[in-house]
Amino acid sequence: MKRVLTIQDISCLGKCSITIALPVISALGSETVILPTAVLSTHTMFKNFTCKDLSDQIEPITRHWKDEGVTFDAIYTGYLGTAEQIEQVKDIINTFRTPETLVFIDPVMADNGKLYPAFDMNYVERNKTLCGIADIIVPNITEAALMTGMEYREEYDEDYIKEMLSRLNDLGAKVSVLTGVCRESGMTGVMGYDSTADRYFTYQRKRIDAAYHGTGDLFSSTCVGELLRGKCWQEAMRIAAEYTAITIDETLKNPKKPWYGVDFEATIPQLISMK
Ligand code: PXL
Repeated sequence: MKRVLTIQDISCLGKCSITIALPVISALGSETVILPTAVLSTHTMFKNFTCKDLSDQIEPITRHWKDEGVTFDAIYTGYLGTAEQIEQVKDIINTFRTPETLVFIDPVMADNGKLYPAFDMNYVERNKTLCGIADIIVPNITEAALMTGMEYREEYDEDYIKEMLSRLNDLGAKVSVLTGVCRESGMTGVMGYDSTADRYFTYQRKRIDAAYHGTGDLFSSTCVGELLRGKCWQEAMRIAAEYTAITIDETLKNPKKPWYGVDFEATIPQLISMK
C-alpha cells in the first residue's frame, strides 16, 4: 500500500485540511500519515476560533519517524500556520524525499483576490520557495497572482492564464496547475502546464454557482489519492475537478447543509468508483 504524509492543520470543526485529507485519501486506498501543524477549534472563517501552534512538535515527531525508518510515497502539504513552519516543512521534504517521492504542494493562503486573515506578504514569499521544490503545485488564481506578482483579475483571457502558468513554472515546480479557471462563460475547471513535456492541459465543466469552504482541500486530496492510485496528473486533475463539482451539487441539495463546508461524506462512495 502507498503511504502519504500530509502536513496541515487540524480544524476540529470545519470540514477542511486534515479532516478532509484523511477520509478522502484513505478511501482512495492509500495509508495517510498526518503531521498536524496546529489545532484550531474551527477553520479561520469562523469568529473567535482558538489555535494552538504545534511547531515545537514537528521536529521530535519527524525524528521519531526517521529513527523508525519510515518512508513516504508522497508528501502533501496544505494550509500551514506560519512562515517559519514553511521552512520546517522544507526540511521535512529534504529529509524524506527520494527520487520516487511525489511532492504535492497546495499553497493555501488566499481566495477571491484576498489573503486569508492569518497571512502576510512574507508568508507569500516563503510559499514561493516551497512551491519551487514541488513536483506539482495547485494554487488558485488569487494565490498564483500573489506569487507571480501579477494583477488578480476576475475576468481574463487565455494569455493571462498562460502568462501566470509560465511565471509559476519559473518558481521551479515540474507541473503547475491553476484551479478555478474559467475559459468560457458558465464553465469552470483547471489549466496546467507540465514543464518536463512542455505541454498544457485544460479541463472545463459546467460552473455551479456556489462557493463552499474546503473545496480546495477536497480537490487536492482527491488529486493526491488518484495520483497514488496510478493516474497521470491530467487524469487526477480531471477526476478531482469532477468529484469536487459532484460534491458541491450534492451539498446544494441538502436543506440542512452547514455553512462552513461541503457534504463530501455523501459522495465518497461515488469517488471510489470514478474513472
Ligand atoms: O480550507 C483551507 C483552510 C484550512 N485550514 C484552515 C483554514 C482554511 C481556510 O480558511 O482557515 C485553518
